[in-house]
Amino acid sequence: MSLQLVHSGKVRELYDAGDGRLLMVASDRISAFDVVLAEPIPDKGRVLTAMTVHWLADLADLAPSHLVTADPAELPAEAAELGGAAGMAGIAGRALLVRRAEMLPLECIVRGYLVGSGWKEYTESRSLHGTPLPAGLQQADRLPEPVFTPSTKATEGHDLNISFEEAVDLVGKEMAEKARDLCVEAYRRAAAAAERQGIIVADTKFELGIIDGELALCDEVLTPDSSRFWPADEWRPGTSPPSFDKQPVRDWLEGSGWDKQPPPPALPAEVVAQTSERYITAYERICGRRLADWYGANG
Ligand code: PZK
Repeated sequence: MSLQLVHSGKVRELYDAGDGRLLMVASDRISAFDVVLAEPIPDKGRVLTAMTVHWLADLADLAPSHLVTADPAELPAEAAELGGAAGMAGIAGRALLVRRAEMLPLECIVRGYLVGSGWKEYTESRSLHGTPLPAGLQQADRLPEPVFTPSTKATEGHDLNISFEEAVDLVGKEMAEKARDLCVEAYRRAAAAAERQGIIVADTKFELGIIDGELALCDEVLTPDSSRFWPADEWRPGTSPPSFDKQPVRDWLEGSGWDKQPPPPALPAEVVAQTSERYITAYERICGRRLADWYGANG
């Protein structure tokens, strides 16, 4: 029996593993300018998966998580069918067995820097998520304190900011406060670890769920796909800093003359290789571990 697909994202899939469990599989696919490119980025799925496992373990004293195992030997036998010709080795290191949670209907975003939609709001009303900020801040400035800016999953991909009061209406006061405090502390810890290694975590998105009546960290955690990572030495307030991981892809696509309508042009091999290196470096620096020590190394 094959595992049934329950959710398909742009670059990952979620399967029903039976017994109240799900299998989360991160592919090597990459998206840029809202389009998924044809060329996989070697090791991207393993990097995102290893980062998630690192942070779930590091933050275990703050909150339980949905993680059961990343060990290929402990995955359901049918998972091998997802690994192509290589079988289980084909998904080793990029698949997580997790417990099914009752997901909160919130995207729990924490922002440490003024960028993206946060910067846009600031320019329009000198506020962030409705809260006034000091005058004179620039794009990509560090915020005085990290700010919890929840949103809801809108129907068509793009999320809708909600106030803390609206979050309270959705999940209750106690849960909303717990979610906020957990996410802000998790962001603080990860941002501090990354900063020591010359990488800024500008913002990040957490997805929380209830497992056995407890608030738990779910989904991917503090990865390049759920966060903005910037090289600290290229951070210039007043400008939009490059993405630590995707910038080679963006720069090449921008320079290619592509009109941003699908299909995108094929990425040259050197851009693919450079991008793969960036993902691996982000993992090794932020998490302080070698990717070679993670499941699935050397096939
Ligand atoms: C869950 N997603 C996002 C979409 C993916 C992931 N532990 C859980 N229990 C119940 N639901 C989810 C999770 C987790 N994690 C996560 N949607 C539902 C998502 C597409 C592909 F891999």
